[in-house]
Amino acid sequence: MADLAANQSGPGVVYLSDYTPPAYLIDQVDLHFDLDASATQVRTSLKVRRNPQNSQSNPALELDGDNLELLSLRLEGEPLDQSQYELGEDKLIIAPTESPLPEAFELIVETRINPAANTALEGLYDSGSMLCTQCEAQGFRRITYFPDRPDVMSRYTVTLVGDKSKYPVLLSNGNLVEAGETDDSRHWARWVDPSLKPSYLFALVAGQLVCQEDVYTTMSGREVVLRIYVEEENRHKCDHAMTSLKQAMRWDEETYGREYDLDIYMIVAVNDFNMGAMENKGLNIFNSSCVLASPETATDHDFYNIQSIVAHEYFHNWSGNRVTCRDWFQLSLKEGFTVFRDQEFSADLNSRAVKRIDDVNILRTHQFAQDAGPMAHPVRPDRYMEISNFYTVTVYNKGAEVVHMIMNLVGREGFRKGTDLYFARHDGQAVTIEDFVRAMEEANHIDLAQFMRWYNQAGTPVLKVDEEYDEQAQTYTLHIEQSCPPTPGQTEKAPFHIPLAVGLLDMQGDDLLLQLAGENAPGEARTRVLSITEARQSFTFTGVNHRPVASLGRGFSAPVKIQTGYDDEQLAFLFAHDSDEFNRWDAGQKLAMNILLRLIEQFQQKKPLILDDTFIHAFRKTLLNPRLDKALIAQALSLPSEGYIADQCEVVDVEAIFEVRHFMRQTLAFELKDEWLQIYEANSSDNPYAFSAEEMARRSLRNLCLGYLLETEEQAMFDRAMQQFSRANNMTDTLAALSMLANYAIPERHQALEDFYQKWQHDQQVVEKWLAIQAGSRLPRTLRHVKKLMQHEAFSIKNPNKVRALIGRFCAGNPINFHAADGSGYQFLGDQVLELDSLNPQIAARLVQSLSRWKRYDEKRQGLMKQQLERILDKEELSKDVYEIASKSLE
Ligand code: B3K
Ligand code: ZN
Repeated sequence: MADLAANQSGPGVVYLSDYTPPAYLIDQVDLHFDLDASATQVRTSLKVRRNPQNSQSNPALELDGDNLELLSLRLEGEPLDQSQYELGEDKLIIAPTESPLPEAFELIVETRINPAANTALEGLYDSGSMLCTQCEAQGFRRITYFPDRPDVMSRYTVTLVGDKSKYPVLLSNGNLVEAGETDDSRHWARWVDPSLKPSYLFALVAGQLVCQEDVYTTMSGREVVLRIYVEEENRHKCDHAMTSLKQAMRWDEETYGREYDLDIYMIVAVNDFNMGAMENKGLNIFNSSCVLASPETATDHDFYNIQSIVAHEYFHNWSGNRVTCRDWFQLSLKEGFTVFRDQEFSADLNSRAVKRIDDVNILRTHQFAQDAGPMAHPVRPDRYMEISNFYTVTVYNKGAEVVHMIMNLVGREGFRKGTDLYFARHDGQAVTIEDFVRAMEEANHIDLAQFMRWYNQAGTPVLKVDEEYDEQAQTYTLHIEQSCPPTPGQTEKAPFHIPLAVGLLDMQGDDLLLQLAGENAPGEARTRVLSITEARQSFTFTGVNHRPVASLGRGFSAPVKIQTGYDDEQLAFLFAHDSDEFNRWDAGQKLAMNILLRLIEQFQQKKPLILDDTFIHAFRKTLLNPRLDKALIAQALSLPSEGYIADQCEVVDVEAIFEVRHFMRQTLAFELKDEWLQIYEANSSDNPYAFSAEEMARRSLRNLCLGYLLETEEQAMFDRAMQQFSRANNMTDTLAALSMLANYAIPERHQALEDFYQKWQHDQQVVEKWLAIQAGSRLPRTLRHVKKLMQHEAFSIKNPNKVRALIGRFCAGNPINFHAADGSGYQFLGDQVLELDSLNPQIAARLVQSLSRWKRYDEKRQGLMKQQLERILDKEELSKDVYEIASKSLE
């Protein structure tokens, strides 16, 4: 048969509604790797059998393949000749013409691959001194021909053969059962994974690695060996990840009753990696920046992140690996749920309120923006061109919020009953979001049919709330109207089921006991969760003797926008008194936002800018309040980011936002200078570094003060920053000072950056920070500087971390420079996307998203951004990753 023509009509679209069960299942996979950096040979034996769930008669066996050289094919030991299969660009179809395929058979496939040429970092690739894999979502097909879809779950045996000196360590999933040497100075290892797994969880690592080892005793008393593999120079950076892993294992036992199942759990740190980490069964592979830490080289933020990512990947062992997704549309089944699990873990181990604020900040700045742009999609999308583009804040973070809402509706105990049922019922299966929700419904005897809309409708719902106080009847009514703006492909939305947590504050700022009209029993709660299910709904509280101030959406009970029309005074009141820590912070943010938006108007009308005294006063009171958690003070006194302010404007005025925010910071700097200084000094410490909530809180408040102090641009403050930079005993304080100094055109800036590089040039994780700080500088010549840094020995376009640090940071984290009016930032992005597209499409596609919301800008910028999108689309052989984002952006 002739070869199939590849992808005739450009990238195709895959639809959820087209799902059909696979025609064949693979019970057993035996892989044999002959490892070599540029020519690895893979022999795969598949034990294939007809799938009873698929009713087709005599179906062909369809195997996926990408960038493979096919060497041989044997069916039940017999070589297949070319008349018995079709070999296409991305498929191998076994369809013997003379006789149908047997009910069960063995297929042996031999392929050759070139890891060294694999710059996309999907499949098997070369990273420094090691070979490693990344298979989710569709990388396994770049290793061998296989039905590369998550509903085909198999048992794997893997034999790795390689050069002893180049690849002294040979790892794969499961347990090591045998190892030995060959007669030609090579050696081999055989790994058997007793669990059923989809191909995306396959992994191998071969390289010169050392490991840190520990032992964990599970709740049933089994011993599990824990190993973190790193390159020799990073041996001292494993302690924190190891501690985090043990914390996660204990937490999952205590919180969900989930125990680890294999005898060994391995983590490997890799320098070239497209994302944060990967939950391969028993063999997690981590981006080195998400696992390695020491006090001298990692910040509080890094420590915090590592703790949560290590936990996230570990939690996947149940939510993702043992119970996996039927198809990639169900991605949030494992990702939304697992993010929710890691958020709760971090909240339990650190400060719950700070964690909630961090998570909501991410959601509001990134996910709300995605929901409002051309890439908006539901938590469960119904179509995609390239699945890699759907590892998004919507699937992950909004997906976690949806799970969080289920917990708000059924309570913590009910939620645990639901997860127990889900894990028991579906262990070893590939399932759907419906299966998860059904378990919650059945365990709690509730109906979540309307709630399912959260999974299927895109867009951020808006709640418009009007209040009505009846003094005579002593009632207070909330009139709530919900709506959701149209998103691509979804113009009309049906009402969502929204849990809205509400409290009412009396004149002293204390919470009232809440009594809803029609309820007989006296109210006992001070926070009530209202179930909003209709487009318009009213809730009346009785026994309210004064007009209260309502605190709405406490704890961010639903991922919605709440419009109240509160004035500055009401917001300042909530900012001072709300008993809900999240809403207290939120009121401060809303107050700051109202003021910023008014000042932006003033600026645009060329009127003088004046910052209101009440705001300065509210800031002072918060800063000096000894009863408040320091971390919360730091959060409360941070102004909304430029990006988030931009999202609240009808047309984004890049310069106005920048200038006004800067004006506000500078005014606060001068007005509260003594207070900033006082708190800065009061929070200094010579203690050795500790990763504890208290110490992190202290450092975050102190560094917030330093940030404001520098805005005075007084030499004494620059001296203070330099002092902190050179004397700090930890990376958090050093880096805070350095990143602030990088924003001022002063001699200290140059000196600090220079000293820093001299000191840390050997350390990849620190060099990434050094690049990012420079790319994020607000100074006017930053783009020129970024281009220069691209020539620096520290940079490599092939390394995703370096690209993210320098190019990604400039394009997605430096609005004033990226959106320069002359279009130079856009042109730069266009250049980089075109180059990266051929090297690493996933990284290129991430980058191009900085152009996708072009319609939000002024006409001139719109034109310049569009021009780059069109230029990108003109590239020949554009990857489908970039094509999907760029073409949707222009629709
Ligand atoms: N599951 C991986 C992400 C895979 C991304 C593939 N493009 C990490 C995680 O979410 O845990
Ligand atoms: Zn995940």
